[in-house]
Amino acid sequence: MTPTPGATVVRPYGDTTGDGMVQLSFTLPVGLDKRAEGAALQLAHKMGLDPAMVVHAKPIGDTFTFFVVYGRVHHLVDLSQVEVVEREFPLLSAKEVNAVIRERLRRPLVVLGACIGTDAHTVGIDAILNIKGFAGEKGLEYYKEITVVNLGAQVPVPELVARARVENADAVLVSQVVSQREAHLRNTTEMSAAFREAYPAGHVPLLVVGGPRFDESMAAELGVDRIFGRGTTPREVASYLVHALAGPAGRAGSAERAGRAGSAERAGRAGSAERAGRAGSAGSAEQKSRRSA
Ligand code: B12
Repeated sequence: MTPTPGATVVRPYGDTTGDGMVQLSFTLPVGLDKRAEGAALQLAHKMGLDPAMVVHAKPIGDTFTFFVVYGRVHHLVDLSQVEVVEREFPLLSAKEVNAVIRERLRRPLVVLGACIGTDAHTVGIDAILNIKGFAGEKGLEYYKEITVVNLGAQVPVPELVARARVENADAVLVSQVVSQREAHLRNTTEMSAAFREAYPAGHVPLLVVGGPRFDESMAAELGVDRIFGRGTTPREVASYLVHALAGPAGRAGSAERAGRAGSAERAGRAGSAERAGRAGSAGSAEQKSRRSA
């Protein structure tokens, strides 16, 4: 079977197109033996794999086994029913980002970044912020008009909020990688609540979270402005920041964002005279990196 061009209903592909073959991995709390393999197959069958075969079984100590199962599903995927968060802003070059900030904000845009709670996975936030960047793109420290303050790992929420005030942060970028017991969701909710409590309504910095296990459609539920998932690049984040903070009033104040405290007002406030004077005070010298774009 060959794929039909423009088809909206598709099936997984293993050996031949549309054969429905998938691969699934999981761990069972059972030591590796015949019964454990049978248990893995029972689970696969209950999940709709028919036929199914165990293609890999590796003991993890005496009482756990890791399995890879290969089998056929009979489910169809209707592409016309797929819902995703589409990028709602144009992708800009570093030069364009700098130009928008210069023209509209007329001062550097201040970004505060951290991993909060007990999370020590800094590689993700560093990929976005550090000058060395990610996927061939330079991080936000490279942008001449962006001042980056990166607090690193395991930052308690009260410390993050306090620092955001000191730095007069326009945007707070938080990374959450560990998702065990939904830590990433709880920590994000706690963080956004703390900002709402600490700042007057309409003056909360732009709150952005990222990490590989987030569902990008949960921003409103978690009380943040935007979520970025796996594979995010620094340029996407920089483009979003100028879109949200320095974009044309029509965009920054769009109806979709009007329900959340701050977005529209923040856009206005960011360019206000009150903040225009304090460009130089944000962040200590060693935490800032300035590069020409
Ligand atoms: C490196 C690593 C570590 C290093 C971290 C070093 C460091 N300084 O970061 C060390 C060894 C310290 C570590 C420790 C632990 N780790 Co670890 N670790 C990893 C590993 C192998 C890679 C993570 C990584 O660097 N990815 C690369 C970056 C670039 O990707 P990323 O984080 O997804 O970031 C991208 C996007 O998500 C997004 N993004 C991320 N954050 C943000 C933030 C913003 C604002 C934006 C816009 C975008 C954004 O942009 C980035 C670029 O695209 C993963 C497994 C894996 N292969 O993913 C496990 C993994 C994350 N670790 C795991 C675990 C369990 C742990 C430990 C609890 C282990 C233990 N029992 O001690 C500890 C926890 C330590 C702690 N207190 O947090 C689990 C998490 C499971 C879960 N779902 O919760 C994983 C998935 C491994 C696994 N399969 O079990 N780990």
